[in-house]
Amino acid sequence: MSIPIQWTPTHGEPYRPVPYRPERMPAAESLARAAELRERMGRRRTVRQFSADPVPEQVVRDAIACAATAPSGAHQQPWTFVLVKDAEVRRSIRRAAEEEERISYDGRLGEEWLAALRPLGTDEVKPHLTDAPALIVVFQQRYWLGEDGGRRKHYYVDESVGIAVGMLLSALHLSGLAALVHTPSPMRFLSEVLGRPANEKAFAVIPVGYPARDCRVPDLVRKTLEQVLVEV
Ligand code: IYR
Repeated sequence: MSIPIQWTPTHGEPYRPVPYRPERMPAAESLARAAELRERMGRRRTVRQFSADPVPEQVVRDAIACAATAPSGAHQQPWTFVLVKDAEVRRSIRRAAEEEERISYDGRLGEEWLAALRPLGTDEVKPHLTDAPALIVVFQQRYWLGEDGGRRKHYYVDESVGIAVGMLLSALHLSGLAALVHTPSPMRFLSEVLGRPANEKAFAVIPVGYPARDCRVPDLVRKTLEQVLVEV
C-alpha cells in the first residue's frame, strides 16, 4: 500500500499565467455531444448488487485520474483515493461498516431518516463491500501535513472532494463500470483499516464493478430538467 506524498504544488508561488487556447468546438458538434452525454448519463444508476467479475484495473485508475483533474479550493487538490483490491482488506471494511450500520438501522438514524431511505431498500447488510472487485475509498485532506509535521489550511475541502467524486462517478459510468457511493457512518474505522494519516478524513467508500446478473435497482424517478432548472 503506497501512501502518496502530500504536497501543495503552488503554495506561495507568484501568479505565472500561461496561455490557454483550446480549439473552439463547432456548435453543431457541441449540440450532438451534449445530447449524447445527457442520454448516457441518464442511464447511470447506483448499483448495490455487484458481480465478482474483475474489472480492467486501468479503467479504474484512469477514472481516478479524471477525478483528480477536478477544480479545488486554492488548487490544493485535497484528496486521496485508496484503491482497495485486496479481498482481506475488503472483508475488514465490510465487517466494520456493518457493525456501524447495524447500530444506525437499529435506531441511530431516527424515524424520519429511515423513512427517507425506505424507497431505496437499503439495510445494514453490505455485500457490495466484498462482492465488488474494487473499492475506491475517498479521503479528504482536511489540512496539509508536511513531512516534518507542519500544517497548512486547506480551503473548500468538502466542495472540492464532492466535485472530484462527481467526476469520478461520471468517468466510471462512461467507461462502462457501475459504482455506489457508500457512506457508512461514522467512518473513522476506514482511517484505521487503511492506515491513513491524521489529516485525512474518509469521505465515501465507492465499490466499483459490474452489476450482478440479477441486479435490481429501485424504481426511482428523476426530476425533469424543467423542475431543476431556473433560467433568468
Ligand atoms: N449509510 C447508510 C444509510 C444511508 C444513508 C443515505 I442519506 C443513503 O442515501 C443511503 C444509505 C447505508 O449505507 O446504508
